[in-house]
Amino acid sequence: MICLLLTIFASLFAAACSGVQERTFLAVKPDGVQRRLVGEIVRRFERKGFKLVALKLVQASEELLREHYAELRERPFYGRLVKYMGSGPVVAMVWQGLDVVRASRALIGATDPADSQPGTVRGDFCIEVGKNVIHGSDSVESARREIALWFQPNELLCWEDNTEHWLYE
Ligand code: IDP
Ligand code: MG
Repeated sequence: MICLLLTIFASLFAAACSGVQERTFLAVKPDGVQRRLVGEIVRRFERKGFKLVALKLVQASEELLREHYAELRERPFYGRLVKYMGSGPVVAMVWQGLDVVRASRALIGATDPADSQPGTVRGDFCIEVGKNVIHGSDSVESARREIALWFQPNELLCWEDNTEHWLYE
């Protein structure tokens, strides 16, 4: 009987944590936190149906930010970008769902808010590229790298999503 219960529990746990669905790393940048946009941004991803698996308020170190944006190290704005991202706390998050990397980029909008469509986070809440309120991973590969950089494995929570069968076919 105990064995049976353990087996059922293990399979439920495996289903909840399965790698079937993709994950992405999102962060509300210091301007988003200062401007009290955290709730609004989280609300948009929740309302879409994605599953929150980690969230924390972080004062990021320069080292972490340099690593996070390592691909942009040759760009003229790299120093300014690292300073901006370290100018206050950020809200670091991991979200999970079908095609979540691509869908999140669509919800976020173009890098430069001047090109972002209304209805997107950047289209609705900001004006200039140097203060564009949110970060989102640009590929599944970047998401893996960024999640590992910002979170310990035990900070990613597995929980059973009771709405899943209302969201997915
Ligand atoms: P993304 O955030 O849309 O993925 P990236 O090209 O990866 O855009 O650039 C990372 C971040 O660097 C941007 O979100 C923005 O904060 C900043 N950035 C990008 N281009 C510029 C620029 O031309 N001037 C100032 N900051 C920039
Ligand atoms: Mg990027």
